[in-house]
Amino acid sequence: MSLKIVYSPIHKTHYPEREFFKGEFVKHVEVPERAQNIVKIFKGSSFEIVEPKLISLSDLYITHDKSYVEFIRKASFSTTREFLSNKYSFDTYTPITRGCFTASLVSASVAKHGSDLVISGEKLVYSLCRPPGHHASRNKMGGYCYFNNAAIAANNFSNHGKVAILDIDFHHGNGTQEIFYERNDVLYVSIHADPTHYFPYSSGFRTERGIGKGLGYNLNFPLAKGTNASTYILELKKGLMEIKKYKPEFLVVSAGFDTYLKDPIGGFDLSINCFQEIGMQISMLNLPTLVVQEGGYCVQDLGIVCQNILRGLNTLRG
Ligand code: Q9C
Ligand code: ZN
Repeated sequence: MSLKIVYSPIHKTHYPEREFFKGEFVKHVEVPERAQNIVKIFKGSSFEIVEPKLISLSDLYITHDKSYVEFIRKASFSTTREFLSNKYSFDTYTPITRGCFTASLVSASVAKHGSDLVISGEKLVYSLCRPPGHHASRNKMGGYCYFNNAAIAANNFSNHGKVAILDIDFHHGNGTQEIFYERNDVLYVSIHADPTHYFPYSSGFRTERGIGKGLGYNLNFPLAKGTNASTYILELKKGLMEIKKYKPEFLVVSAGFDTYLKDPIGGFDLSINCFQEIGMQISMLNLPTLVVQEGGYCVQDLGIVCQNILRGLNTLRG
């Protein structure tokens, strides 16, 4: 099978050490080893690893406010020690580090470049983004996210036709939801842990369905702690049905692997094998697809989980 993976090692410049959680400092889980363990699996395989072209600032400003981008740039380049909270952050888990602007800009570039490849005719591309993006809104960072990579890709696709975003990260993609909440040219479908008990707590409920002309184009499927493969696949099929009805021309998959049973901060019960099934179900939409890496923190198994979902996604295309 032929599949392009967009990746740059520059993400390593962002190495957060700690986050502030429930009143204490804990070791940060969003570490460079995540992406390194994934890319390792693909070295020497038939998959082709390509380096991204750097995104232009004007492309970045389509999705994010200029003042927000400028703040991150200045703050990261001027800090010597990471700091956990600022006027543009909505939690204490997303530090400004010296490398966070560089890494985030490259991560956004990885997503944008992947979408350009799909626009020029590739059927399936994997953008190995790090840091992740789906919690970032136009002007707020949080949940380990700075720039919303999936939204940047979706905005690029939307110049060429209707887009659906399927978000299968364990956490609700509050940033992506917010960015497209009033739009009907980008459908957002998210399957995630019930926000009553899990991050981001304040969004991801079924009642959030969009506003204005965006009403009906935002669909949340919150699932209980401990959700197993059969329940998960059932709910996934419901989400896929909605995407099919929408008849998009492009699909962005916000792919988090924190739904995996061994994930240290997740809470679902999905085995390694389940990811091939998830990929296969999504592949049945038969749409030009960009997979954007989001969360997933079981560092040692991320490569194999990723390989399985991509295998599943490649089913129809061989
Ligand atoms: N110490 C993504 O998966 N929760 N973000 C912190 C753990 C924040 C997850 C509690 C989870 C953010 C992209
Ligand atoms: Zn997540």
